Amino acid sequence: MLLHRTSIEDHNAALLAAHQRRLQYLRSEVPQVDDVLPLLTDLQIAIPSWALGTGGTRFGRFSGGGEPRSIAEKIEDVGLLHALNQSSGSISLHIPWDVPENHASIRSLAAQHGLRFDAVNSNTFQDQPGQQHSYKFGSLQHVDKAVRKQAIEHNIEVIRQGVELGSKALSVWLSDGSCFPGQLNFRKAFQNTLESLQEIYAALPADWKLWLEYKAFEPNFYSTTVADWGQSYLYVSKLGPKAFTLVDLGHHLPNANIEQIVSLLLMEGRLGGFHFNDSKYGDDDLTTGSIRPYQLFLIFNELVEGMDARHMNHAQDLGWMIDASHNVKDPLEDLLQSVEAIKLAYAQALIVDRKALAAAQANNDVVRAQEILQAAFRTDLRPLLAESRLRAGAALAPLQLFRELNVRQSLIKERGTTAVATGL
Ligand code: PSV
Ligand code: MN
Repeated sequence: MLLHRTSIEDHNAALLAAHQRRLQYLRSEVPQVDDVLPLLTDLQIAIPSWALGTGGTRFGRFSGGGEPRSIAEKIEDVGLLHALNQSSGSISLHIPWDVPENHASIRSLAAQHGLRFDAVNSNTFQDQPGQQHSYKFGSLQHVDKAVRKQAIEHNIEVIRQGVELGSKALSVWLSDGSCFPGQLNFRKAFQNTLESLQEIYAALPADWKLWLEYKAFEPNFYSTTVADWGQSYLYVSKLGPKAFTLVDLGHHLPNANIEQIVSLLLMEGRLGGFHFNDSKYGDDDLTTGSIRPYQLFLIFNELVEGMDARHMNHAQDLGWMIDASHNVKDPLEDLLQSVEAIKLAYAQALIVDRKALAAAQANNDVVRAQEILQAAFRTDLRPLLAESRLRAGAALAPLQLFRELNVRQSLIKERGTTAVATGL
């Protein structure tokens, strides 16, 4: 489904007066508004190809219908999101869930929607039909060299696919680990994984990055071979300068201080990027900012401070991606909400009074430091986000327009109720 320009223009015209009133008030309260606007516009959040259909749990799946039936339809869906918010300008493919048959036509379809291809994700956590060796007991860590070789070759094939699409990063998440004590020799598993990653790393084109994602548990419940940021850091620092740690917000043990992890990885030049989502219990994959928006803000606070300290380009130098999916929302509405939450946290971090915060820290003025952070967090910057969308040609209220246009009903009409998108 294509969104007509006039739909956005009519929608914006109807909301313009109220928007301008709110923005004017914000300008009177927040002097940095005009400095922040271009940064906000630049930040694009990649959409994962596997989150465009309804998610599920092992207890069931309740599709809302109209799910994309092919990569082309997935690109169309991301194009729709991008037309609505001008903030979702790329798509991240998971292979083999999404293998393009004709790269040139897929690339040109993406370009028509103003999209590029973000990191490509490999998958050695599931067995595929016709696959020679099973990943039941791991992939890159496996005790059998033949299994490791198969997994290495898959990753190299994913790089090849990514090159055809114009991607610049390979994202590796391994479910490798063990379910019971004694099942694995930890050191051997680490060494095997490292050697396998070294072979994959050697196949990276010069201008590519490798992002190594960690996760505390699931599907293995006793040990995971890349279980936390320290382990990921160990691998990537042994691999070389093109390897980085990827932080998925849902992959920590309860109450981990993610903002501190982010700060230190940035300091060491090893933070690759993010998989955004939110959670209350484990890897819940909920809408970003739906449970712990303050934590999200604190993460962005460290990001802005740390990236500025290293003179990094906020929009370009890290990978920004959503990794979420669940049962009960329209996936496209959910993604619109996540993108909004991410950009809101970013905007809040941008208006933190850094000089005052540094002074409070230098004076051990704990109360003042808290006041400074919370002043930024509690400022309603939604009009700023709306203004950045307006200037970029997007909708003032993307979610509202999505509903007004009955997008889901149109997609159901076009695609039916039974198609199941590949992914989680
Ligand atoms: C694993 O839980 C993960 O976060 C990895 O990023 C996977 O690639 C993705 O979810 C989809 O399974
Ligand atoms: Mn992830």
